Amino acid sequence: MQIILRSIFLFFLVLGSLSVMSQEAVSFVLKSDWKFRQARLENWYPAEVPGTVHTDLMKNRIIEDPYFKLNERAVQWVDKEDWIYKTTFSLPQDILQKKHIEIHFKGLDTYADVFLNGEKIISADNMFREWSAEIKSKLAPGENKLKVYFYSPIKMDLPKWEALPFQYEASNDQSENGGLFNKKLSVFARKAGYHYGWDWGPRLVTSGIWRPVEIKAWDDARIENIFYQQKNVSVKKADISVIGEIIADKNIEDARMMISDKTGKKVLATKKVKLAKGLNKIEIPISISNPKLWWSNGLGEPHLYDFKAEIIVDSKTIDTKEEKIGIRSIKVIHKPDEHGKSFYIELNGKPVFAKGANYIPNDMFLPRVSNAKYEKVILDAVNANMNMLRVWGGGIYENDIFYDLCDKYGIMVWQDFMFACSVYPAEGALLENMRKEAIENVRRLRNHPSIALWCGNNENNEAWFGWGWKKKYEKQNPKYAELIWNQLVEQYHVMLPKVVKENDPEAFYWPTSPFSEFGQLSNDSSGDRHYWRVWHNKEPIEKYNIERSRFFSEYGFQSFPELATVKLYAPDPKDWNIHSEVMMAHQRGGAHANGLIESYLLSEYRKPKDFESFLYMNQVLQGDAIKTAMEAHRRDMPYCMGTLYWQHNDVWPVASWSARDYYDRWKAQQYFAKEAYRDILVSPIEKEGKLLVYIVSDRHSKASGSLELTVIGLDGKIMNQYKVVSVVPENSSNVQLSIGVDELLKGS
Ligand code: BMA
Repeated sequence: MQIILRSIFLFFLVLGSLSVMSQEAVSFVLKSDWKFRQARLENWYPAEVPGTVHTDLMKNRIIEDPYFKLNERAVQWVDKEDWIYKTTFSLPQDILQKKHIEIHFKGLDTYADVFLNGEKIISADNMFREWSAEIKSKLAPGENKLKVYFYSPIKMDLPKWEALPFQYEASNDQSENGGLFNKKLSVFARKAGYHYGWDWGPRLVTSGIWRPVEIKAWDDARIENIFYQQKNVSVKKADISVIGEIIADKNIEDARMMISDKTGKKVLATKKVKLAKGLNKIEIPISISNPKLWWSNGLGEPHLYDFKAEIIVDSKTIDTKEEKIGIRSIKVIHKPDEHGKSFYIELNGKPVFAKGANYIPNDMFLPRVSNAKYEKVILDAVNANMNMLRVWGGGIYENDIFYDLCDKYGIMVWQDFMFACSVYPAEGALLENMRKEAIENVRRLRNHPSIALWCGNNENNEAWFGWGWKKKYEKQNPKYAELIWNQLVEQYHVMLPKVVKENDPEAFYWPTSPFSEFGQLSNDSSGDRHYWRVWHNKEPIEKYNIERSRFFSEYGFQSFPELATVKLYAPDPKDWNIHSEVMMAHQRGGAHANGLIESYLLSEYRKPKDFESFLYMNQVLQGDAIKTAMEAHRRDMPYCMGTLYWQHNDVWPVASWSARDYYDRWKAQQYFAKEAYRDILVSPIEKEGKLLVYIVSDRHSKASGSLELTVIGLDGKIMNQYKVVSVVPENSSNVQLSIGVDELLKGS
């Protein structure tokens, strides 16, 4: 024990942070003394790991904040350079004595070689994967030198673009802002798509060690992965198969795998095993009677069990893994009915209307997003009565903390794979890289009860059939069209569903969003739909009341952030009009989007008197428009069983479809959402001369109460009053009051 304590102390001195996983296996984070430099220059600067080149350049005052005014333009050189990060570390003797010492990078963005004491140990080419190497034989007795060389993603991918006789479409890649003209390189890199620009984001193509670097040391055996496969779950019983993957460095006759609660006192199952040298798969079935189920926000407690898995050799625990597991059955019911094909979530046997929003990353510079920020972002969803967020495919497979919080607060996650609004050269080494990325991320996230479904991509099928891409390629050369279509089929209809089936067998896979049938554009009677005709096609807001879908997974309306936020990027009042250069740099929908805001605003209200009123009225307009949609979708239950608006958050301060701005300030829409997503919604609508008052209930038990309707004249006098006693059945939408408008208004 003394030795362990001493080594803990030493690690704190040398390395900053350390955690002891068990008596034996140890891991710690390499986070201090990092330096960085531009590869072709000599001067080193202090760096932060995890971090990005851009944030390190900012801290060293080499570049200014790209979010301020027009600064984004001045930093476009950064992605055309190579960068080097380095640190040194020493290991105490008792660690050096361990049989295995591994270095583990949880995230390298993106093309990187890692050198230890001058020797290359890792070559990385995918931001979404983790990279490890055994380093025991490469360690020096004293100080070790670690170096990470980042190749410019632009320089790496330009030759791939130049070698092709045609171009891969990537509609949001702002290559021209990066001085690359029409050379859209994002499709070649396994790197977050939004880094290359989006219609709500700047173009800031980062590099860096974006997730922690750990050293892990162990003897004999260690836990590689534990999968809690929930095979059958009901209120009476949960059958869970615990599948442990254990790596052993020799044959071990007398080992045991044990599953218990966190304290280790309540043993759920234990199994004697013989470990063979290499990877061992051990399966232990456990059965829990009357389990406390995990419920989504609004329907009950999102209960989590604390499970601990242990590997015991010669009566000594040599590795443990603790996890919080929510027991639930979650399905997507996609089956033929009289209208087409349904698309809804069934949680613990009950249909659940999904209420929520699309979620994008919280920053361009991901490592600086704090845990407190994650909590705020998720709690804002919870407090707006949401039960689902869609992790959209142009961002990242989120950090563990994101899913931990969704588990904790009952937010179901629609998880896209990271492909969006593009076609990709998905074959050969790149396809294999994508496959490995998918496997790693499914395995990392599958134990989270919040994961409701896996989805192949965002809008790639829609773009192919609906945005003219298929026709464009066919016109250019039918062979190109055939090649790209085959790549698309291989990626989303063969490779990804296979990965999900093999690694998360109970989970539902959806090939793309939106989607109805293979080989077609999506429609409104089957599957999900992205409805953008209000906004992008200038259709009137009332259209939300008649458009239908089985599940609206996107629709949205833009607004500017409030003045307090605008002031942080455009402090100078001379820039305070939405067409100024600075404001336009923070409006990536361009003049088209500003024009839409102005024309909707004029037709719904009147011309606001000044800039601040414009921002205010624009937010009211957005909130009112989206409320119209949210209520219409809920009234249409059970035909429609989900509504996720675009978008929950922002990556920087900008005019966008978000309901909360980059600084977490609630726009009007967030308040409207909170009301429109209440579990019991009163929603009036005028139809064919009648006022229909709907009551929509998401509760799983019936409710009763009185519904009161008061008609008040513009002079404040009460003109008419009605009161009915209503019984609201569970999970339903019904007209509870229907009155002719003439009668209601008494002829006024
Ligand atoms: C949707 C999204 C995004 C985009 C948004 C607004 O379809 O999938 O690609 O940012 O529209 O245009």
